[in-house]
Amino acid sequence: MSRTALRICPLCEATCGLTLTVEGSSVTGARGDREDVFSKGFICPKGASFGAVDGDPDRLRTPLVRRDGELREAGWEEAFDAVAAGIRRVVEQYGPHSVGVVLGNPNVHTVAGALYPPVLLARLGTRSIFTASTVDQMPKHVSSGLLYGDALAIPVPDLDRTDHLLMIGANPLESNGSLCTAPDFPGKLKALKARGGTLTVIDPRRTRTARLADRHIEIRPGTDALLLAAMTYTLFEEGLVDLGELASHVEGVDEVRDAVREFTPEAVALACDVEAPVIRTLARELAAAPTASVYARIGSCTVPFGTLGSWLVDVLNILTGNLDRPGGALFPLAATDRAPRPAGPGRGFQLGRWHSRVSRHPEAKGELPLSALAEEIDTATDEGEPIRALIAVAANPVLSAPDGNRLDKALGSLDFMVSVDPYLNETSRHADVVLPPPPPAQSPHHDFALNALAVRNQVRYSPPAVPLEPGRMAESEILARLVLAATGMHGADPSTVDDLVIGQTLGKAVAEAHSPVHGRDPRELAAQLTGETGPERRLDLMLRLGPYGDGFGADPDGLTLARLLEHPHGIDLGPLRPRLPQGLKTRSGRIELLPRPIADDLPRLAAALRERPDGLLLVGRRHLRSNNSWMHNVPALTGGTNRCTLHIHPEDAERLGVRDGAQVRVKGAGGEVTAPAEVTEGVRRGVVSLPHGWGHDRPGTRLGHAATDPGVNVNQLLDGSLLDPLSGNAVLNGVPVEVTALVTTP
Ligand SMILES: Nc1nc2c(c(=O)[nH]1)N[C@H]1C(S)=C(S)[C@@H](COP(=O)(O)OP(=O)(O)OC[C@H]3O[C@@H](n4cnc5c(=O)[nH]c(N)nc54)[C@H](O)[C@@H]3O)O[C@H]1N2
Ligand SMILES: Nc1nc2c(c(=O)[nH]1)N[C@H]1C(S)=C(S)[C@@H](COP(=O)(O)OP(=O)(O)OC[C@H]3O[C@@H](n4cnc5c(=O)[nH]c(N)nc54)[C@H](O)[C@@H]3O)O[C@H]1N2
Ligand code: SF4
Ligand SMILES: [Mo]
Repeated sequence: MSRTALRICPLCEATCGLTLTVEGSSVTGARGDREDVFSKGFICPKGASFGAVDGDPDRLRTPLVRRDGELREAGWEEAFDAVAAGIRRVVEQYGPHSVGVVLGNPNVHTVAGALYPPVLLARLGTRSIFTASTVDQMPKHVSSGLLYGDALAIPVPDLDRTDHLLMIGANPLESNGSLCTAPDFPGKLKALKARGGTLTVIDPRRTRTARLADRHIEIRPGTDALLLAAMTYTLFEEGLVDLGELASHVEGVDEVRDAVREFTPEAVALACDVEAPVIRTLARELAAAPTASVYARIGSCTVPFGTLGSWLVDVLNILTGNLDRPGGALFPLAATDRAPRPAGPGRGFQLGRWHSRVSRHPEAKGELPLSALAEEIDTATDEGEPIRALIAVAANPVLSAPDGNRLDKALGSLDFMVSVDPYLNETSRHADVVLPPPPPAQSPHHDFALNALAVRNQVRYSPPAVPLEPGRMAESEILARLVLAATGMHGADPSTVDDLVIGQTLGKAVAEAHSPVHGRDPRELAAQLTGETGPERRLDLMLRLGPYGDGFGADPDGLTLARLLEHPHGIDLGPLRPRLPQGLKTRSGRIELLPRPIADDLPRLAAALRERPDGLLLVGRRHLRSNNSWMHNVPALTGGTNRCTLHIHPEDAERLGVRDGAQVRVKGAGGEVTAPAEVTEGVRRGVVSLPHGWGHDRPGTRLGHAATDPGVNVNQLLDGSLLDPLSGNAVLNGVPVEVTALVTTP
């Protein structure tokens, strides 16, 4: 007998509500939930394959523990005993920094990934912290930290109301959007055009998104910061700067005008390969639109000027009065965010409070560059101990980070490694212990991170759609036990971790003058929390203390978990609203438009004015039916156009004697790979494109289907030395490569 169950989709940032068909404990179908307050029935091919993703027979069912050199199935007790012994030995002998932690992308898509890694890091006290952020959006965090004093204050484009969207290095028709949580992004772009708005796309590839645009600029990769600086210059030159209501909250406008003086459209045109009059038009259109929003993603972040580019995106929104106004770019306010404190000066944001041991990379947001993980393991220095033990949670850096072969080798040299991962894959095969979380249908869901980036304020919660199978452990319990095992509390009840966090959070809240629970007894408040599990009680706590919360009785109509559970399709909290100056945490209490580290980095951008790479530049791409490194094992999502081929423009192909479908060798600083060529006008001249997350041909993995068409690891072309210096973000796009035809045309 079949039944249905609601479940928010965790497979990308769009967070669509799904209606699952469940038979016994398996999911046999998925469709969009038309009553979902946010996604209103939208679904994409990945969501429609939820059952296949969830039921993949290669998912691990029990922990694996290495015995006599081999990973073998084991019980949970044995697995955690091994973790406690392995990690504690290293901590006690070499200190906390010799334990590295790697947190991968899926942590933003699970309840457990949001709630437990922060506790692990705080209690472990290690500085060897690496996450997917430094192969992704760290430049945006740094730019927000510097501008607003808060690395998490990221404005999102007001997609439903804007009149003009300038989109840079993003392809939401394949990715479904990022740092902009919006179910049915494609539909929202079509609606923008239908209401008379305009869409401009800047991308070296003619993507499906670019084909929707009114104007598509095929920029030379890596040069967006130059183009945006020239647009900024034009706004000043032509008297188009108008901060509107923001004016009293911004300092440093004149300083920015001086700082961009040399970046005239004429000066940047050759480097960007975009004509000066076009750049002026882009600036004028932005200023003239009733409302407009500049939005940039992967293609703008994973480049040598990632932080400068991210900063300029916000500078343009600010100078045209579009930041923090409807139709522009606004700061969401999620139900589990902390209730905003009164406006006023804050503590500011600092970079480089410590440095990595080997290459002396500055920390950003408490993290070191993922690109530096391999050398932090395999290189000894006088500065301290290398990393000897590693905790990897939802991370596959052997494929996701630069120079996978070096990292692969380094992981093999560790004293101890534990992976929390559903698969035995390129990274987890090195672990001494693999702890598999249950499939998503057996896990609860709430988007702690992504609701803070959503184009509409709303809140939704899915309890597990299917009960835990016998022998399974919830990922929250796995991570709570991992925290205990790694921090000297092995064997304690996992609820200890939740009680600790609840106690600390309430302790702080009752001491804050502006808190609705000021002066109350934390134990009395803790006793009021509802929820069947630790994570549910913590969700209740965050909702009740949050901006829409009941404040433990202060606002009887406010949100609680109990109220949320009464609304299985979610609760709409309305469109994004202006919030400034609330939320600013800079020392001045204002937006600091030209922060010192940015000003100091501008000469590097000026030097790029004179660069004209003559060889081929490599960029990435995404496919609607894939997701980073872990979805190539689902037959329904592979094949067709979702293949690991090298896109190359017909003119470049002809010049190099490359035939469509023929094998080509691609060589970069970190190594070379061989892939079939796909000759297409989908990329501009001088640019080639390979997708990431492929290369499933290493031994010792259990990815039966992925191994049948493994593809190659594009990140092997990188040696890990190319970084955006302010954020430590890896340069993954605009990388110089050589392409050779293995079989030339006669
Ligand atoms: N060249 C190039 N490289 C890139 C990129 C690029 O554009 N070009 N993109 C970069 C970006 S933006 C990112 S975010 C990274 C992503 O790279 P990673 O952070 O490595 O993330 P994923 O590949 O999505 O998945 C990592 C692991 O999570 C596991 N996993 C899946 N679901 C769960 C779960 O529910 N719980 C747990 N514990 N584990 C789970 C998967 O099996 C996989 O092993 O790649 C980066 N690498
Ligand atoms: N289907 C699918 N969806 C995904 C993912 C996935 O792997 N597959 N991954 C998820 C993750 S982790 C993330 S972070 C998001 C990313 O979301 P998006 O940023 O939308 O990702 P991409 O589709 O890679 O789009 C980046 C675009 O930047 C372009 N580009 C490359 N270099 C440059 C440059 O120098 N300048 C400019 N202007 N453009 C450039 C590329 O051609 C590409 O079209 O997607 C998420 N959603
Ligand atoms: S767009 Fe993203 S969240 Fe929505 S169904 Fe597809 S994969 Fe799931
Ligand atoms: Mo990402």
